Amino acid sequence: MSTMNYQDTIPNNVDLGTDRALQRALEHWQPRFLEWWKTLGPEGFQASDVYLRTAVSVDAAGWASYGAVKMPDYRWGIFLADRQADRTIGFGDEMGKPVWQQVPGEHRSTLRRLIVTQGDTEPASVEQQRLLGKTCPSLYDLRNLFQVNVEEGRHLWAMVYLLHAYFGRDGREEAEELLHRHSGDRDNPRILGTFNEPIEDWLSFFMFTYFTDRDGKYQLKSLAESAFDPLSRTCQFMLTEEAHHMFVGETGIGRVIRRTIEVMQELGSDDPVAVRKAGAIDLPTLQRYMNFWFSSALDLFGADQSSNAASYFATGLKGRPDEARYADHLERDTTIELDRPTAEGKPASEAVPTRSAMNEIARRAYMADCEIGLKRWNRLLQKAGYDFQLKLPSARFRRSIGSWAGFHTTPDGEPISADAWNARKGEFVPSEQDKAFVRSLMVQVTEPGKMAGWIAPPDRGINNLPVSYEYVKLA
Ligand code: BYC
Ligand code: FE
Ligand code: FE
Repeated sequence: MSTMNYQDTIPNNVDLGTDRALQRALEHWQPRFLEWWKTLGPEGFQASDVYLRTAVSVDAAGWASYGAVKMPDYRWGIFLADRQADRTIGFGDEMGKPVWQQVPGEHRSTLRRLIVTQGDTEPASVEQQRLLGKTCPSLYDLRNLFQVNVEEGRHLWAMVYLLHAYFGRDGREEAEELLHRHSGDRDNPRILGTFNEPIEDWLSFFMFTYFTDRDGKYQLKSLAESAFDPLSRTCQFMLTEEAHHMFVGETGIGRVIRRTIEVMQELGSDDPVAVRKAGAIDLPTLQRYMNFWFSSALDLFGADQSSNAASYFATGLKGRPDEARYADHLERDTTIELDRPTAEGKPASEAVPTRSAMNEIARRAYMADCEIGLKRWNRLLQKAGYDFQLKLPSARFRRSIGSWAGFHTTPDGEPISADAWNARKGEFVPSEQDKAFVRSLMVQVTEPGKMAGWIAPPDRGINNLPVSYEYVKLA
């Protein structure tokens, strides 16, 4: 197994020291990254000691060490899963041939674009979350926010390494651009829609880590199947880190619900107005936040029918998440049923070539995965004796990408007119009033072990430490 070298200026397990030109190029990029981190990373906590995990091995068992770190001193590095001897291409027209250790000329620009798109989301999320520390509900949550942030920073490193190592000068230029586009910037925004949405409160943060980081999981799973072996190995290790991000989302939303249940029981009422007055987040508001972030995440999978996706699959650039689970890895003349819109915006099933529907196949796997958390949350409500059940909106709801873009529907997917949408929007997605209410709950709590009033404490602390541990020592 490869060892991680923490002696070098840039920690790595790719023998960076043996490639002087590459090492120099990355050492040139490193101060720019740090400059970006200090200006657009978490605001106000750069001098604080944070109890962070750092990767020390790519072995899934015991891969991380924990300790107090000031974020700018975090050892961002380049870590790839170990090379698997004799790995062959697992799908598409090149199936069975050896995987590529270099980028084939004919796929160069397409691969670069996929890597840039992936890379762009990582710093974008850090930018979106940069002000959240000011309103953290506890030190435990503050630490989790920063853990997610430093790891998204490392994911940026992962993609920048590929750009520098395999794409020469245009790769280096793209690596620069990754620090120049900014989330929400009118002139130079991030590439994908969701990553330009502001994350202004912790409910949005938990929704984002549950729904948006989970898109990351599925995209990384698809790229981990790639015939371009360095990309595959990079994504494999990113997935190890990613699990924690979704844990933060799932337990965060679960704790909000637990607190809301407590308040509803104290009140003897589930009246949203009363729940709000008592300082908790009412369930309909939670549902609207979910409607917003889930529908936004669905767009991240691309168009339901896509010739790009078909050619990524045919050429071996990008597979299906967990490709090994499918029986047919060629899908040469097969078809799959998709819901396409009739003129009235109703779904009509249509058979399309499977290869053209790869984005939709990934999206379906993602949606099934999203349901798991909902089942858990709904069980909490049921056990407490409430009828209210959270529900994922229809895949046709509020879409901007693919064949459902431009149709207005209710969260159940019933077509409605644009006028009806505008009149009823506040029932479906958070209104300005909802957002102002949620913002009003966001007060910073920094006493070890204490929680803000709108969220229950976690079941356990980090790495076997108590919940009351001082996870961030404010400077
Ligand atoms: N917003 O043929 P299509 C993560 C464009 S998250 C704006 O379907 P394709 C993370 C598209 O570019 C994972 N534009 O496109 C999470 C195309 O444009 P052109 C990120 C969009 O390329 C939390 C056109 O629409 N990783 O890691 O097959 C925190 C037609 O669409 C959008 C990746 O995304 C959109 N949502 O599929 C931190 C993996 N969707 O060519 C991190 C890499 C589509 O007509 N990316 N368009 O100009 C890809 O695999 C693909 O680019 C996509 C899109 C799946 C995103
Ligand atoms: Fe990431
Ligand atoms: Fe993530």
